[in-house]
Amino acid sequence: PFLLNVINHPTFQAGRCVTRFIDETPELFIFPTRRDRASKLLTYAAELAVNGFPGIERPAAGKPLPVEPQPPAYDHLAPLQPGSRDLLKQLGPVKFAAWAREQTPLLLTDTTFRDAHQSLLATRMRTRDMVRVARAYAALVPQLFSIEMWGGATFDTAMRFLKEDPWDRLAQLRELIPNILFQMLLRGANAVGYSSYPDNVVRAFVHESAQAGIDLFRVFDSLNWVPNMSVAIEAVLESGALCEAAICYTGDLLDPSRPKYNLRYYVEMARDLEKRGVHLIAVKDMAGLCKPLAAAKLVETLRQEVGVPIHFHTHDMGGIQGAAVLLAAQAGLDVADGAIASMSSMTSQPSLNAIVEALRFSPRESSLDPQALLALSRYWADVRGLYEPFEAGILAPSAEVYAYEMPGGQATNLLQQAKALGLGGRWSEIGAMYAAVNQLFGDIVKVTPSSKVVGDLALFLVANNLTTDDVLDPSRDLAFPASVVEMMEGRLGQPPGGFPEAVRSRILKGRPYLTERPSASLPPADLAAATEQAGRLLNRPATTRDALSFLLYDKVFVALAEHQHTYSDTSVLPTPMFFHGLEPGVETQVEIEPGKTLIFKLLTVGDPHEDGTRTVFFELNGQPREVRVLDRA
Ligand code: 3PY
Ligand code: ZN
Repeated sequence: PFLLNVINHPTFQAGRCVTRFIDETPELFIFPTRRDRASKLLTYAAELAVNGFPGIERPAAGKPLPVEPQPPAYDHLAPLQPGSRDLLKQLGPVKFAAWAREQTPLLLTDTTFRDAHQSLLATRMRTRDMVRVARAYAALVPQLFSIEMWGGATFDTAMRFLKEDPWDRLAQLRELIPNILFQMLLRGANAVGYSSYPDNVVRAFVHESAQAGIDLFRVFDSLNWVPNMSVAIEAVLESGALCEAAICYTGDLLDPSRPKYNLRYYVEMARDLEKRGVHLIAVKDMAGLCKPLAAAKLVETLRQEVGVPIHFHTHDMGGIQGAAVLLAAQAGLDVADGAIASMSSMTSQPSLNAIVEALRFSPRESSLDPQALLALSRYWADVRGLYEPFEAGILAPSAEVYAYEMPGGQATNLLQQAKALGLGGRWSEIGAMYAAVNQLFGDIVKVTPSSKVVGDLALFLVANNLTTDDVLDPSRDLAFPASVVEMMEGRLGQPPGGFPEAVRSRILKGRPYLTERPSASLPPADLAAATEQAGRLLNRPATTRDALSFLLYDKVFVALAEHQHTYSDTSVLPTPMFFHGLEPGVETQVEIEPGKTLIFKLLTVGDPHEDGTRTVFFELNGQPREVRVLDRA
């Protein structure tokens, strides 16, 4: 490095190198500490060999690591068939939506790349396992209406746990699947986060996402408050993408004793959304409460009352939601969501394979190829095996879903939180409390982030052996969770009919609250400053996309940048190696960029040194290498 420093020095290069140059130029002795990618990835492998991946149990000694699954075969030389994306480009969003509404076959969305793993595997699916099957999708199932592959919790999780850039996922998949619509889930004013963001952040986020390849934005609000969806809807309409506004379904519209969320409620919300120019309307049944007969009634009515296509999304918590899709299809549903069989059911969507089979030889028969779906299901089954540590262990449909009304993804998370508080054994009490808190709040829609608030208060009350009556008891001074206070302050917006005044005043203890859009009172974010800050963290010129990641998740972004400085881009690692490191004595090939492959082999982990570090011995491309890492056990 010393010689390199001399050669690269501007004084040397300018030919002004006199004999005292070396003595007078101390920076020649500052050697770059940045190591090459191979060394950084070795450090990662050494870290895993010594300390493991946070939160994941190590595979038993001697148990071979799983191998990377192979995607299904397809004809690599055949040109791709045009798909829904080609049609959207040809027709534009308005005519495309009209086309969708006229179709006889039921149109289908595959949620495997987003909601299915969010609901089954704690959102832990890595980009690599999606990218490996992406071209097979473009070739084998171009008849899909769309692929839901971005948004919701994936943006956060990609950075926080997988140490990946979510924008990279979008770009890579987009390149490999140019013919099928890409769909994302956008939480209205909460974007892909958990709180309200300034309008300019939401607008910039939509603009960048559309530029990066999102064709259809499903926009919802966690309290079904349309004003909170307005900025996102406007931004999507401006972007030229398809705007699908979601109505979150809760309660039971067939239950006459619970009239708050009745047919009229949904029709009025749908009409309001249609007036705002949205291209499609989704019925978003995030908890799997929209039972078959209710789904049919709702879809039939919505199709009579609005002119845009209806897209049905449900979770098969109760085990009967495939029937909801079928009855809705009979009632005129335009598009349904499903997940590939091996990633379907329970907390996830009903099986796409089963829906396609069930409709065969019927008027609504889908144009998807069952054999292609079967091949994809085999791939995803093997991929699912790689994520075994993240399985929730749910073995049967839920018998509690209708009693608790908890979204599927939340049930598994809340159970983890409960266990962390030592309340794992009181799950049915927590579920019942969740339902009681919902009533305390006036019966609200529960979906991220409002569902988290209900869960936070339920846990708080159970942990402190309190009831919802104690919340209303003026003689008690309770320190409510911050999320609860914030929701009462109107920071997530307003539910239909507002929050009950008695509850609000007890929780806010007389403090003021917002009644207008929470984002309206937030100052605009400084995008230029955020870009600069992101660039400093990344040590390269940052893009607006980096700036948005930083604005949405600043601490997570800092940790991601640190991870990349220390270990380089670990998204290139095969999933078994990313979570478990290397299997001793076994060669693992990693293509770190096209045409550049490294061969890693773990030899052994040394005994601890006095300073608490251990030396890990490897072969890298056949050459011996050692890395010392701190043993944090
Ligand atoms: C999300 O917001 O992540 C959801 O999946 C809501 O259902
Ligand atoms: Zn969902």
